Amino acid sequence: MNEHKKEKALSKKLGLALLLAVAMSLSLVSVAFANGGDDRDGHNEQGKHEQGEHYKAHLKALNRSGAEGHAILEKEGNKKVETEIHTKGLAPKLPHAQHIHGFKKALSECPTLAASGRDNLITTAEGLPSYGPIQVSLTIKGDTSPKSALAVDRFPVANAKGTVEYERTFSVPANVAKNLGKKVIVQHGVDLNDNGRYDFKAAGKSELDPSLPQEATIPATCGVINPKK
Ligand SMILES: [Cu+2]
Repeated sequence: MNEHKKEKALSKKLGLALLLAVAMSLSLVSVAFANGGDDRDGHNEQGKHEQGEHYKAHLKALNRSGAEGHAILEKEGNKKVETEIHTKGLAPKLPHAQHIHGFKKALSECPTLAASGRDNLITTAEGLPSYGPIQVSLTIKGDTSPKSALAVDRFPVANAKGTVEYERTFSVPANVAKNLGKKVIVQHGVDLNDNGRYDFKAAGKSELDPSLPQEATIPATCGVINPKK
């Protein structure tokens, strides 16, 4: 396979692994997505900013990613959320899946090292008991439902300096809108050995899919969403 095909195959596998993660988490917590919707054309309701409820999240590094950032969310009406994310220190030129994770009722948290077992690496699965299943896929275009957890070609790619700047307004399920302050934001993908790609050398295989590097799926940042003071 040439490099491009490998990348494509990896993308597919990453998608599959994320899908598996969703399936696993769904088996933990049943979530109704009936109200899920997406704002494909990205229309932004200007002029309503004054009335919106504001939230923020401080994104802290997980898995020695060295990444750090913040998110600002503004609820517009009952369903729309304007989301801004600014993160530095992510693996450059690699895609970073990012989601709003949460439980239907319980408060979500970011996992601590205790979740990692013996290896000091917190895998996506090991983090699920802390942050819950994927509720919103923070894609750059198209669908934003948990179905797009696998849409690796629609997640932001960090620039050469490892920065991700993200901004999008979309509709979220009613539960997410109502309980936004109980959710967390997670960004995925850590190049543990800094060799410029997601591969098997540093951390071996993903437990979600043994043909996929752990580097591609592990959480890189996590931040609890709180009302902005
Ligand atoms: Cu996630």
